[in-house]
Amino acid sequence: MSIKIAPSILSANFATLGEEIRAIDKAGADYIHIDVMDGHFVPNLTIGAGVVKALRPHSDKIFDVHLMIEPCDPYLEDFAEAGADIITIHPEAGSHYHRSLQSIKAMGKKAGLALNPATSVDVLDHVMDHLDLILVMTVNPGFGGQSFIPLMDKITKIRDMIDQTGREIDLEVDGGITPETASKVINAGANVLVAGTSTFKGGASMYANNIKALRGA
Ligand code: S6P
Ligand code: MG
Repeated sequence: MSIKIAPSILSANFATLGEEIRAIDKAGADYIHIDVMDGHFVPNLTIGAGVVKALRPHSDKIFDVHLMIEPCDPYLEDFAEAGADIITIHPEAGSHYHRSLQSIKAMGKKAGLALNPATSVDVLDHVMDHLDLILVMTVNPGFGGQSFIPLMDKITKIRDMIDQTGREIDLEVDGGITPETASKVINAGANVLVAGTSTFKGGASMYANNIKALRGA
């Protein structure tokens, strides 16, 4: 299984975001992971669709937009139009996430569902057919640089559920990913690694090495 690296731009220099995105693109990122936080669903505020739109011309890589906003429905179209390729929502961020996922697909985008550490895999029942990506949070969402929570059994269980569908659904892990934790989640069945701190540490001259270390885990 090929491993994809999705640097989270939450750890980039926000004063030069366009430049940072060009640098991680060149350094070998597969997806550009964009964390959208509303200061309500999670205790932090980050960026909106306007910033995603402004960043779009800086890379042709897949824009993997992780929405930590509640409600999410009023903003799905904005992010789709801004150039998101994958839009991931949390099941707790709306009363009808089945419908939210249908809306994302109807906009021609890939749809993802994110599971917080305490969220049961049962939320995947009945929506599997609509999913292109399942995101397992290995920290509680809100901030970069937190410690990895070992949820390998959960990752393995979801990998089995994905394999049973016979469809290609990305299994992405987000939070505290380093080359050490990367090998654990890959062994458990993950194929997409989100990494903020461990991609951006050391500045632009280190990005290619940092990504290579994660991919080789
Ligand atoms: C975590 C955040 C995640 C981000 C994160 C990863 O609160 O909500 O969704 O993707 O920035 O960062 P790191 O530093 O753990 O790799
Ligand atoms: Mg994220």
